[in-house]
Amino acid sequence: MAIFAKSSEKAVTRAIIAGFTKDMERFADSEVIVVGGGPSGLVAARDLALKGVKVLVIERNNYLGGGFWVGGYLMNTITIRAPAHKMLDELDIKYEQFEKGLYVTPGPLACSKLIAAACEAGAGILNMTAFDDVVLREKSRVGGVVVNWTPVANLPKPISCVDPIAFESKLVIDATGHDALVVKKLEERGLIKTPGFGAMWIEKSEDAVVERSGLAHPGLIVVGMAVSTTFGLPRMGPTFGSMLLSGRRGAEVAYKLLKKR
Ligand code: 48H
Repeated sequence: MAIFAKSSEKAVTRAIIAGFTKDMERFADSEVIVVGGGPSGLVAARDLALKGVKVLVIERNNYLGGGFWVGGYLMNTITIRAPAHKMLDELDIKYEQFEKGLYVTPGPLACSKLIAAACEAGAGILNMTAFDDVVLREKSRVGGVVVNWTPVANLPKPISCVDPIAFESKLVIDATGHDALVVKKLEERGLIKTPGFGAMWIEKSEDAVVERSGLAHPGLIVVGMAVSTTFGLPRMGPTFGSMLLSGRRGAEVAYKLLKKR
């Protein structure tokens, strides 16, 4: 007596292709595309999806979460400063108080719950997909992203010419972390100038990142560590409250802009 239901190789293959095609079809024109599935990008995507916005996360790795899996120095403990611990409550992530206003939680727990929350909210996920370029419209407004399979960048030279595809969107959010890769594409074209992130200063940096999260260029919102790179703000090291609140701020700005259109 077999344990599993009867199926076949062709049915399994068709099921996978059908799921992928359905997603690609749905998200070929998204309202918002979030590039980078780290903590800031996932919060932004979750918040927007909860408001009914069609939002797609593009992630070059096969896993989401970015730097949120581990705290500093490859140790699992994540630190969060008040008031961002309220977001842990919202996501039902258990944490402890280390000292007044400073909270700790295991990275694997926090990260997996945030990923699940973004998926459950309805955000589309396209992983193993690397951001390659922007779509530019009138007056250099960002109108989407050009992407390719992540492994394409590592193909041997003789087969390096594999054209990418594009996804249109009303807004793009750069959540690519320290590299700020979407912003850097605009810099390559002389449309923006980025000073790069500054030296560490936890006390100043977290407020500054949240305050500057938002529109960096027409059609482009920046969140998370990419905000520090874009505006030359100090880095905050292995503490993540501002990444969560920055994602939230970015989603609020995006939602307001979508409503105005
Ligand atoms: C698709 C891409 C591409 C690409 C990158 O680094 P992240 O965790 O980013 P944030 O900003 O949400 O969080 C930063 C935090 O993790 C951190 O490092 C802190 C707080 N550091 C402080 C300090 O002082 O150093 O996630 C970015 C995500 C990752 O998943 C990347 O794989 C992804 O973006 N990504 N996805 N196409 N070209 N580039």
